[in-house]
Amino acid sequence: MTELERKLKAKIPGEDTGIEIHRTMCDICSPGMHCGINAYVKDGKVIKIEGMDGHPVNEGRLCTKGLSNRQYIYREDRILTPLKRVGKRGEGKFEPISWEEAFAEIAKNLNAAKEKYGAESVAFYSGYSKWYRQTLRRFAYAFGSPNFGCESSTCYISAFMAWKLAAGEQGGGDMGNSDLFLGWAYNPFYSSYMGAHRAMLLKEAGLKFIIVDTRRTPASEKLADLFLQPRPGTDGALAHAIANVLIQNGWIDKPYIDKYVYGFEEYAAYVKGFNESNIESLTGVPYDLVVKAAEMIHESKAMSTNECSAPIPHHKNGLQNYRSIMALAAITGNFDRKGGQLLSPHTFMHTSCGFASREEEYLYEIKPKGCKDPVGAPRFPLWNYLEGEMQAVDLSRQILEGTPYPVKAVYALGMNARMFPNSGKMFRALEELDFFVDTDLFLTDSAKYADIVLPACSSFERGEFKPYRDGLAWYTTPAIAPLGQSKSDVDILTELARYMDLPDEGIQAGYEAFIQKYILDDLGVKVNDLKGVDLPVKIAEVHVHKDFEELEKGLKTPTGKYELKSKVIEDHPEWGLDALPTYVEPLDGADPEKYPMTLTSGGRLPNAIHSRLHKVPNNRSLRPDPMVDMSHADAQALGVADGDPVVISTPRGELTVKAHVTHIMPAGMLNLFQGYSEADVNSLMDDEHVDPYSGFPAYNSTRCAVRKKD
Ligand SMILES: Nc1nc2c(c(=O)[nH]1)N[C@H]1C(S)=C(S)[C@@H](COP(=O)(O)OP(=O)(O)OC[C@H]3O[C@@H](n4cnc5c(=O)[nH]c(N)nc54)[C@H](O)[C@@H]3O)O[C@H]1N2
Ligand SMILES: Nc1nc2c(c(=O)[nH]1)N[C@H]1C(S)=C(S)[C@@H](COP(=O)(O)OP(=O)(O)OC[C@H]3O[C@@H](n4cnc5c(=O)[nH]c(N)nc54)[C@H](O)[C@@H]3O)O[C@H]1N2
Ligand SMILES: [Mo]
Repeated sequence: MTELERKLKAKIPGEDTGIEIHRTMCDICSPGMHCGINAYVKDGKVIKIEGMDGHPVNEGRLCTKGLSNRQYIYREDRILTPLKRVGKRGEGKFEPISWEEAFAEIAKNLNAAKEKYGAESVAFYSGYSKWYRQTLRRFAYAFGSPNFGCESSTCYISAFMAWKLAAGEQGGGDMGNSDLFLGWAYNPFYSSYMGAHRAMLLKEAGLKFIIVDTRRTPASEKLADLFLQPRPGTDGALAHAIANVLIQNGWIDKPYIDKYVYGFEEYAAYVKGFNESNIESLTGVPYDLVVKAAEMIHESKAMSTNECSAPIPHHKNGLQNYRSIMALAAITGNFDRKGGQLLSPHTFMHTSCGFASREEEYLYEIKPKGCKDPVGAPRFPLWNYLEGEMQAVDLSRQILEGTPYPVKAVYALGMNARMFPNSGKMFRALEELDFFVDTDLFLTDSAKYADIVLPACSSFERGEFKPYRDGLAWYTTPAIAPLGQSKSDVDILTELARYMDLPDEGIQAGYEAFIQKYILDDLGVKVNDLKGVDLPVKIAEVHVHKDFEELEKGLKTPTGKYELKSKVIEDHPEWGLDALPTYVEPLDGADPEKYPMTLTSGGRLPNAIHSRLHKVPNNRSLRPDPMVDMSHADAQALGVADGDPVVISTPRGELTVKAHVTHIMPAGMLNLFQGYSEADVNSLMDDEHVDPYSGFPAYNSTRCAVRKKD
């Protein structure tokens, strides 16, 4: 082997090897992460990746998902040209067309729906990807439709709503300054690895942890000083019982409550109902552990808790349970105090960067007025009041039933029908549409229902503005050219807006102009200053927290106080919702004799994310088959060994998967990860079994049965 061959084999960058390192970013998981990546590029192709040293999020590391980026962007089902459907919906028969033809077809059909049924008959939808959402929302509004909606109809927004009700805006835990962390449905080891890294460092530095989880997890094993294991969706009852112990023992901050908290007396009277007599039967948690948790809270100087986008909200009582957990900080004086829960308003795309921006202006200034309410508004009035966007959980119903008005066309970016409860219904709805466009990197099963499929490029092939916490930001530059004819989502939307001549300067000006005018101008920063930088740079000084400053100013709630009892809900009795964080049992109405087990489906897998990585060979190899987690006790009762096929059933249908017999599961509960095309857990879920406060599906508390496959 020559010296050059050796260097090529080792992928060493240099003029002789023609290998260059291009700096880019992973956008496979949440915007709160988006780790820096060094992409080794040769002849326009990524041949190796590694975590970027010095990047504020990952400091050189990458997780199993991040490490999959090379295989992900070159997945064999990548779409390389615009496509037009020539077969039946779902069949997957398409012919390539030009961008010009695609735009002409889309413009013609969207305008036809608008003319015949009104602009609201066209819904604009985004799957989990987020980076283009401001542009998509503005596009929808410029088109005249109130129906912008997204996957956040099942993720995070319920928590945001709970914060808005209680404190007027978004907040989070000041973990680094706490001495007790209440990790409620908290397992960052699988869902946010750098969060786990931080938690471990803080643990070493003395931070105490209470972990509340339905399963045993790395967090319960490695972090917990106290571990509480309630049954799914019983968290509200558990939080109330802890609150009751705190109140009965006088372990609360009464002067703080008197000054800053609204609704305490009624709340205190209500939580009395959760006590020694009933808490173990309600939740499965022994009362002495409830008392122990209250003691630890009492003994701590400052307690914070985690944000929770999914497992607490994913129950029919999810938003109320979330409020119940949040209440513990308010009654102990831990809100708006160093080391407790602090407000952290959004800067950009639900990420708090600690400085103000005019994002909301860009999002809402052209929102159509006097038009119909968005999809889901009648069914979920609190959602509509607080969010004012489509609750996409109601989309399939409205398409199929046509009430209160018809929805005939969907323009989607990253539609994954399998993320919705009763996913078969979403597939049927897509089949019923007059016109469906999907934009994706891959020809997914959902994209196969589209009339026109548009090829999006990945984060390696585009440039985008990306802020991080602590006032840092950069504007990435493409590491490689877009594959085939694919384009960045925002370029597609801008070009289409220009093609359709939508009457809005803001959308026609494009993404970069939006970033400059609405985000950076006020900070005196230019987009170009943020391009080509090696690492994210400081673009603003972050607001420094002062204890009780927000409470003294008055919160953005109707009473200006922290609301244990929601004035917004109190003032709208017609919604039929409770102003106090009341507790109801989580399970659905299926016959408990026939369906004696509880099916949960969340519990992230470190190597998978939703529907995205099941087709990436490295990730798939780590867990090749869809598997249902099951306790040893249940496996024994069924006569099932690890790896045996079992049949899970609910009133919606059956699924056969392999059993994963594990000590992490309690008896009576099954857990199956979502997004597999061959074992779609959401085909078993009920789209009526949802939280009336938020519209969020109860993915984590569905009655089911399980049997050994004959
Ligand atoms: N049973 C069950 N169901 C759940 C959940 C659960 O816990 N259990 N969780 C819910 C939650 S919290 C979430 S967030 C959702 C997940 O929401 P989904 O929308 O299902 O998420 P993904 O599968 O990650 O992505 C959807 C599509 O976006 C495409 N995509 C990726 N990047 C881009 C891009 O840059 N541009 C475009 N145009 N497309 C792109 C992907 O290829 C994929 O087809 O699922 C929800 N559903
Ligand atoms: N690897 C990976 N990372 C991800 C994702 C992914 O799919 N894969 N998805 C991303 C997205 S969109 C989201 S929303 C987040 C979600 O991330 P997380 O919020 O961490 O969500 P989960 O992993 O579903 O649940 C966390 C823990 O809550 C427990 N739990 C479930 N139900 C209950 C309950 O009713 N009560 C209590 N007390 N505990 C419960 C589960 O057992 C689990 O250990 O992760 C993000 N990160
Ligand atoms: Mo999510």
